[in-house]
Amino acid sequence: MNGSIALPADFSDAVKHAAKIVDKADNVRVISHYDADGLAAASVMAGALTRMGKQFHLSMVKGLEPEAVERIAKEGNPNILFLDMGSGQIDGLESLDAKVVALDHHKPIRKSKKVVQVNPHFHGMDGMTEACGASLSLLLSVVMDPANWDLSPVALAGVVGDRQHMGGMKGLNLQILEQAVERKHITVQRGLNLTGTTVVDTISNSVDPYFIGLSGREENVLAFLESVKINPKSPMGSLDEVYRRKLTSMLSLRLMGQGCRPETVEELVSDVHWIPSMELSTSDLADLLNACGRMDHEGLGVALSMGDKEALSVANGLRRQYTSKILERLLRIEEDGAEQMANIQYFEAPDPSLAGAQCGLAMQYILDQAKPTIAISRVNGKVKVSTRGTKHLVSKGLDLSSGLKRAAEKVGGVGGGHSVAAGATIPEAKLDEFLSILDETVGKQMG
Ligand SMILES: [Mn+2]
Repeated sequence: MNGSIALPADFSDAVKHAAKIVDKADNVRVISHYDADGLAAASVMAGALTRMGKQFHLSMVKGLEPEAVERIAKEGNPNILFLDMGSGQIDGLESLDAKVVALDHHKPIRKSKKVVQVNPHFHGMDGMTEACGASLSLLLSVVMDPANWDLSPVALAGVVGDRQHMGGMKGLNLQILEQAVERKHITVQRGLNLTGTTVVDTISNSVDPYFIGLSGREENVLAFLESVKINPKSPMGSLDEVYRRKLTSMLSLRLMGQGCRPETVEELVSDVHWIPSMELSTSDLADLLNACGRMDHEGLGVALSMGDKEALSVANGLRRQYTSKILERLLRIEEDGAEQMANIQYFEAPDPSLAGAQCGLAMQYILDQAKPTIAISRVNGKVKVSTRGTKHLVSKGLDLSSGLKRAAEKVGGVGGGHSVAAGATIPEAKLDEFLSILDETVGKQMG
């Protein structure tokens, strides 16, 4: 495909079909998910449509509930492009009186004659590790115009945002990275994967990784740095090789000591993908996008991805606020732990917009690695449920997507997502019943 990306023929056909629809449209309605991957997907598409001189109207949504689909239907747009979502709501999408394209990497329900679905799951690719919303958005963009390769760094930030880089890039994501490097939109450096100003600030504000006993506890970080004879005020980027190695091994040991999976510890030293045009790494950009989405400033995320320097400085402020909120919650989880059931563990997350991130970080760095983690947010008589497992648990049979779908449907709710991370919305009164069905289902999956 355009000499750069190799895909199975039927996958390639689906992308070309989508490209044709966008190409013919004068005006495109674009709807994307509000998380880092969705924002990256939206930014890439906004860049590509701008280059084509197309008019478009972009919105970020938290989900595609029937009410959301109804609102979109009422707008009466003849061309609608869903990014990072849609395959899970195929009935709703088919009900729209429009040409509809869905670029999604979540598990699809079924194929559709009416909706053009570009979804790696239909083509023997894994949507959890090999392609995300942003990488699919880039794929469509470069098929429409190879000049859009300059948007590849933003797509790679989306890959990081959905944590698909863990354990090494794969599939479509890897092909995009290789092209981005070859075309000099990305440079690769190996190093300590922590971003921040001084050593003490970097470690005490670190939520990913979250260092038990250090993150959120500056006095402890100062004592720790004193013990390894590192000047706490040294800028992170200017630590000399000996100290950087020492710091890296001490921090790795701490992560091992707190029970993190080996793949999590290995993340600490990794390839840093630097975006020369933005003077940021793809992880930095992913963090910024994440903060924008979670703090209800989606437009800002798109603006900064499109190179707006002013937006970048505002987003840095949001990121600091977001990090301190998350840090506060993680400290609470560290102190209180989670409620234990036989096969799952759960905690209450009062702020639903932070629940997913909290759940993922608590699973990865703080809680029992043998059970998936469930975060519960109560909103107006309903409960929003976020869940996370680990790849290791998935390899033992865990499938949160089917588990949540089953448990939610049994209590009159809806659920789905990925094997390793899924969500549900259920009636609050049915929470206990939901948890015991989920506990039993997960037990069977991993039994
Ligand atoms: Mn995604």
